[in-house]
Amino acid sequence: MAVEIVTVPDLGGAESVDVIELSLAQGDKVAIEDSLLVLESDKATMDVPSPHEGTLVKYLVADGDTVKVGDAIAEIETADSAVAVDTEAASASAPAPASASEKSAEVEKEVEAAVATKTVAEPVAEPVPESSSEQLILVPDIGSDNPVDVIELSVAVGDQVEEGDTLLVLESDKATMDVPSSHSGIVIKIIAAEGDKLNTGSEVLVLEVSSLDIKSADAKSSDTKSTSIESTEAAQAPEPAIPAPASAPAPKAAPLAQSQPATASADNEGKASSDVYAGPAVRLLARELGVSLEKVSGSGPRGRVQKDDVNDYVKSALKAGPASATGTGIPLVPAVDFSQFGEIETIAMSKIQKLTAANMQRNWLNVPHVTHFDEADITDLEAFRKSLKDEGEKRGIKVTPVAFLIKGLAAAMQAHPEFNRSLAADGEHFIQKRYCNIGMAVDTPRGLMVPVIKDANEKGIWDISADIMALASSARDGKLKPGDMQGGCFTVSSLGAIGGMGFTPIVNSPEVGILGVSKSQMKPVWNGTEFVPRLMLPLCLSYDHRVINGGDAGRFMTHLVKSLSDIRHLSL
Ligand code: CAO
Repeated sequence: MAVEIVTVPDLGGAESVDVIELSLAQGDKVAIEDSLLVLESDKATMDVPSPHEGTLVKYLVADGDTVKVGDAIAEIETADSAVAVDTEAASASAPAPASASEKSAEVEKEVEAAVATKTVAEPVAEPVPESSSEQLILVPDIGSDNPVDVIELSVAVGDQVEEGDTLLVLESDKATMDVPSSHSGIVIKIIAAEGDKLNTGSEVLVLEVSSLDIKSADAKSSDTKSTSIESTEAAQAPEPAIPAPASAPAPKAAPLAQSQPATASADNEGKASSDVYAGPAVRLLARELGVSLEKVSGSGPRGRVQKDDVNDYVKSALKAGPASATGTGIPLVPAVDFSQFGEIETIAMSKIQKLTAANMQRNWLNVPHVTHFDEADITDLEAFRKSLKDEGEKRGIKVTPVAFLIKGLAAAMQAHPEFNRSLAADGEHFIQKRYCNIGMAVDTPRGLMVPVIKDANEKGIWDISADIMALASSARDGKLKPGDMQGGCFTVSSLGAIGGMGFTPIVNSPEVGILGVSKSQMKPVWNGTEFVPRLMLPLCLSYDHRVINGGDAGRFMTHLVKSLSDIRHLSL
C-alpha cells in the first residue's frame, strides 16, 4: 500500500485553470484513466484522468480553486507503490504504470491541443488567387495524430457563414472542439459527414467566398505566428467547444458563485448538442448511453451537465416505462384514490393476469390493428357437427364449432400464406412459416391462457377436437407446460359459448392475425327469392396492418367463410 499524490498535468500553455468539478467522493475506487476532476480554462474544459488505480484518500483542492501545473490535487492509495506520481516519472518506471503514462502523455497532448488551440493556430487561411471564389476548408492542426470523430455538422449546404462561425464539432475521447470558419461565405459543398473520423488536413467543406473576404482572411493569416498548420488551405484552429456557451460568463469574468447558484439547473432544450455545456467525459458517457445532451438539464456550475445528470436522465426515462422510452409519449393515467368515493378492496393480480396485461399493452401499442367483420352461414356445418354426436360419445370426444374453425383457418392460411408470417425484428423482412400451429384463447379462473394446437393443417376434426379438449382442460387445471403455449402462428378466440355479436381481438404479436368468434344466431337470409332461416356465425379478424393489407384480409375471410359455409371445401 502506498499513497500517491496526483498533480495537475501539463496544461499546454495555460498558466492557471479553475477546478469546476470533483468527479469522485472520498473513499471511491478509482481505475487508471477515471476522471478525478474537471479543470476549466477560458478556452477549454478537461478531465484529469487518474494515473493510478486505487482508492481516493482525499482531494487536495476544492471546487472553485484555481490551480497550476504541478499543484497537488488528490491523494490515491494504491496497492502498487511502484506507481509513479507524475506522468514523466511513470513512463520511466514499472510496466503497469507505463501504460498509464503513455495514456497520460496522450492526454496531455490532447489537453494541450484543446487548451492551447489559440496559440497553436490562430486563424490561418491559404493564399488564394484573387479571382478564386471557392475556398476548401480543411481540419486544422488538432494536436494529435489520432483521428477524431465528427460529432456534429453545424452548417448545411446553402448556409451563409460568417468568419468564426462553427462549421463542425470534433471530439476525441478527451476533448471536444469547434472548427470555426476562417472565411465568410456560402457553404456550397459539405465533404465531411457526422461520424467520420478526421485528421489534421482532412477536407471539411467548400465555401463560396467573395475575393474581398479572401483578402481579409489572408491579411489575418499573415499576422499569425502558427507553426503547426502546414496546409495552406487549413481553416482556423478548432476552438474548444466545451467551455460555457456564450450566455454563460467566463470563469474569470464572473466567478461561479456570482454567476449562478451551483444548484441551478440549465434547461438545454432546443440547443444543439455541441452548444450544451458539458465536458468530454460526460459527452462520451451520453454517446455510449444514446442520450441527446440537449435533453439533459445540467445541475453543475453555470448549468454544466455532469455525469450524474446523464445517469439521472436515463433512470427517469427507464422509470417512465417503455412508452416514453420509445418516444411514443403515452401520458400516464393519473392514480385515483377511489376510497374517497366509497368502500373498496385491493385485489392482487395473478401472475397470468399481470403477464396478460403487459402483453396486451405491448401488442396494442406496437401493432397497427384493423378488424375485418364477416359472418359465415354454418347451418349445414352445425347439422353435420350434430350428426357426429354419437360417434363422439363412443370416442370420448366432443366436437364443437371451434374444431371446424381451426380446420378452416389452417386451410385459409395455406391458401393465403401472408397470414402465416411474422415481421422480422429488423422491420425489413417477413418470416414465412412453413408449419401451421394455431393458438386457442382459453378463459380460466386464473386468467387468459393461449395453448397451441400443433400442425393443425395436418389434423382432421377428431384430432383437433381431442386437442381442444385436452388443452382447454389442462389450461383450466393449471397443468399446461411451457411447450404447450409456444410456437403459435395465428390465434382463435371463441366467445361463441358465451355470447356477443362481435368484438375486436388484439393480435397476439409477433403473429399477424387473430380470429374473434361470437355466438351464432338464426337470421333471415335472402336467398334470391325469399328470406330463409340460416344459422349465421359472426367472425372478426384483427390483423397487423404492417404485414396484412385490407385486400389480403378480405380474401382470407372470404376463403374462410366459404369453407365454413360448405365444409366440403375443407376436404379439397
Ligand atoms: N356459437 C354458438 N354456440 C357455440 C359457439 C358459437 N360460436 N361455439 C361454441 N358453441 C357452443 C358449442 O356448440 C357447445 O354447446 P353444446 O354443448 O350445446 O354443443 C358449447 O358452446 C361449448 O362451449 P365450450 O366453451 O365448452 O367449448 P368450445 O370448444 O366452444 O370452446 C374454448 C373452447 C376453450 C375456446 C372456450 O371454452 C373458451 O375458453 N373460450 C373463451 C375464449 C376467450 O376467453 N376469449 C377471449 C380472449 S380475449 O379476452
